[in-house]
Amino acid sequence: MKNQKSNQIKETPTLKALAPKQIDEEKASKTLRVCVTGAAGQIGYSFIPLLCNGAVFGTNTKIQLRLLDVPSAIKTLEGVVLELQDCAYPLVEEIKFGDNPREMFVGCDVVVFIGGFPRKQGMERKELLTINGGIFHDQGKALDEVAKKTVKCLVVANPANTNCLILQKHAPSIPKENFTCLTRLDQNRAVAQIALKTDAAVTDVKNVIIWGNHSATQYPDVNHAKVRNESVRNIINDDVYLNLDFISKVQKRGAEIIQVRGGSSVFSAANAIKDHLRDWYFGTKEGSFVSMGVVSDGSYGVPEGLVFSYPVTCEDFSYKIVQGLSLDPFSTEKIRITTQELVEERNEALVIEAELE
Ligand code: NAX
Repeated sequence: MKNQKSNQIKETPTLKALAPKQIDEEKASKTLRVCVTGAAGQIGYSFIPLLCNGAVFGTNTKIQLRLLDVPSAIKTLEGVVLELQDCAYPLVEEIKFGDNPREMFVGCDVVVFIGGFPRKQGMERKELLTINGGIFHDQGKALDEVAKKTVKCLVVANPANTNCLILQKHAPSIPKENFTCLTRLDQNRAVAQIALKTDAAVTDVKNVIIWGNHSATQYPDVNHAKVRNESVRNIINDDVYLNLDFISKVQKRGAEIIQVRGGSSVFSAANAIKDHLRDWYFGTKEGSFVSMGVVSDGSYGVPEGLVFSYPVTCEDFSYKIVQGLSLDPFSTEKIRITTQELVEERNEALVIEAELE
């Protein structure tokens, strides 16, 4: 018997893309002070180069970089800074790093909260909420004291929605509209699945929505989504796929990556952070919306104050929740389930908070 060849070539469906999105980068030259927390971690390592090369805030925006991590990660962070120096990025005006949020958040225009305690095997959700609740409690207070009152915040660390809620609660002098959490990776995953299924370019797919929690209860909704301006439901014409397989694929994509790659999503997360901040800063295109976790104002029956992923339009570093979208009974139930989970997380977090105070 002949030896089997060990090198296999696997065929995977290919995603198509048209010309990159045209964005107006003609904003006047300015400087933003941006802090990245968890900067010595994996996502930080993928995201920081995007921030420094202009992919996030454009090639007209200079960056004053602040990098925060815990004391035990400072040596690694120092190595990251050495590499940053070696990149000689023209947009980077200065780099400071450290383990004290009160020093790193001073005068910040933007803070990206990637740092947090990861869920370890066998760890209860409550334990995760307790540790991260403590981190975001302290960082919220530091933000309130030293950041600009206009600072824009993006929370990535999990549980992202509830961490964001705690952060916002402890920074009452900063408008609640300035706090968001990341569900753009979920949106990008959903868009990619629809593009593959319809053999379309990713740039042809728009207005897929992620409702609710960045967790397995999130609701990826295609009822308002279009491919080349035609309804996704009409084009795919398969409710079993759209209501079961598609939703489950997106909800469980993070776990699939861990299982196949042997590690969690890293550069796709960094890319989603870039997309979230870029759209928030430069604005969304006419007729398009994106999903962001934001503080609920009660829209779509979600309790006020929960950090909930909604469809939003953006302009000039502000957002508006898209109003008036019709919800069928299936969607209403899915939104109820993810809302319920967020209410439970908030209630648990508030109990823990009361113990911390
Ligand atoms: P890593 O463990 O590689 O990095 C985390 C970094 O945070 C470490 O360097 C750690 O020292 C630091 N850190 C811990 N506590 C800190 C504190 N109090 N202040 C500052 N830094 C602190 O994890 P990585 O793969 O980079 O993931 C980071 C976070 O993103 C995790 O919480 C992860 O669950 C979350 N994710 C969220 C996603 C989303 O869509 N919202 C998707 C990707 C990712 O899973």
